[in-house]
Amino acid sequence: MKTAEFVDLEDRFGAHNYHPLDVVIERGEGIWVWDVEGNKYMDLLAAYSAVNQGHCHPRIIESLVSQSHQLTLTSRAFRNDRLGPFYAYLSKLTGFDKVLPMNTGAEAVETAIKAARKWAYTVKGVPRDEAEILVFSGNFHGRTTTIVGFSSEEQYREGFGPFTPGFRILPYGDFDAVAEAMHPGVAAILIEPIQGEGGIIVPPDGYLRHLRALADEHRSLLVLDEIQSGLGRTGKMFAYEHEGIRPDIVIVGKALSGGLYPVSAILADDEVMDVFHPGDHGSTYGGNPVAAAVATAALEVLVDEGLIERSATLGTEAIERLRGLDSPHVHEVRGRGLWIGIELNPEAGGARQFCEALQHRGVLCKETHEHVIRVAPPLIIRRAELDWALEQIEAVLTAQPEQLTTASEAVQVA
Ligand code: IF1
Repeated sequence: MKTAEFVDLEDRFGAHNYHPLDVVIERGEGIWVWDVEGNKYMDLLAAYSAVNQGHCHPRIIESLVSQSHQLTLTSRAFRNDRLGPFYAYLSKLTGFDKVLPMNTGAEAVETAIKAARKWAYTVKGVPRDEAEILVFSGNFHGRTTTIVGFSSEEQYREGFGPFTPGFRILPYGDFDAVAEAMHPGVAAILIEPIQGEGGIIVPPDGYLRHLRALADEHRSLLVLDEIQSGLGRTGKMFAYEHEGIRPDIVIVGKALSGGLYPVSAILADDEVMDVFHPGDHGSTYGGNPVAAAVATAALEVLVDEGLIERSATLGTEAIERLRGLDSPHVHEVRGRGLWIGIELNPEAGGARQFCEALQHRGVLCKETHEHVIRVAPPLIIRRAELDWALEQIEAVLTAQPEQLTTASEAVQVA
């Protein structure tokens, strides 16, 4: 079948909750993907940082296949021989006492919310059902009704109420607003250390240190959603390391399994994690042996292949190069490591047209919030490959408007 036929099937039989580029991918390897027409593309989205290790990484696939031949799911009514070693490895790698494994990022965010609330009632002494969690405008933490209930994006909320109480939205990056919002009933501050969907928004220097100090002063928890920013994306294992702080709960997902299998988790020390007692919380697939095997392999790849250091080195160079670009369209280049947002001026007419022009140059990337081109390749990318990608981005951002379409006829890169 050809592209149009696949698109037609999706349109006819699938819910229309996405508006993807009309490229039908059939194979992925490393930083490259191929569509059903045989076109080759460099993937600069990496499934929103779930494929930091590259598509179909052989070592992670091997872990998936070998475990799948042995044991895939027991439920948590029984134990399995992969979960304990995975817990120990992740705990030692990250420096947190304990792990609570789930499947999707949203499930892990919900788990963190439950942990923070129960900690507030049973440890801090907040009166029952009065716990408040401070969140921030421009946040993206998932799509459950509780989570979209504290989204500042109207479309994520429209038609899905009523919403869960106990959340207060503050301006992201505002030092005074969060200080003024603190009170004895605040269980936690929940924030992305860098906002992904919000447009790769890096908070002012010192903001995370400020939140850490406020949380300490008011005995509230600092909960960081590192589902997208974590696991090497920003040039550190976790984005919070750039500010030298340590949160009370870290939420991980996406690259935790290298794009092979849904695995997420929260990490915390005993004082928080021990609020959970048998029967309090769970999941059918949470902590299954395949998830444990795949996540262990995905983390080993990050470490053994030096992907975190590569993200730091190549990302810093790429940001510097893009900031030097002389383009009438570029308003700001933001980011950390290999996680870059190129915000365009409104006069540029929106980032999607540039992403479509890049598609025709053999580069796949995704706009966010209409005006931001997101650049987030798998962390295995080599310097020469990244240089080529940056050449394509520079070409479309310096092309004359009429050239943009002709540029889109550019011959596919070999
Ligand atoms: C979609 C966005 C990104 C996340 C952070 C939790 C979750 C996500 C920081 C939930 C998930 C995904 C969801 C996916 C597209 C993508 C996304 F555009 F939606 F907002 F990355 F920015 N915290 N982000 O980024 O994890 O439940 O999806 O496993 O919903 O379209 P999940």
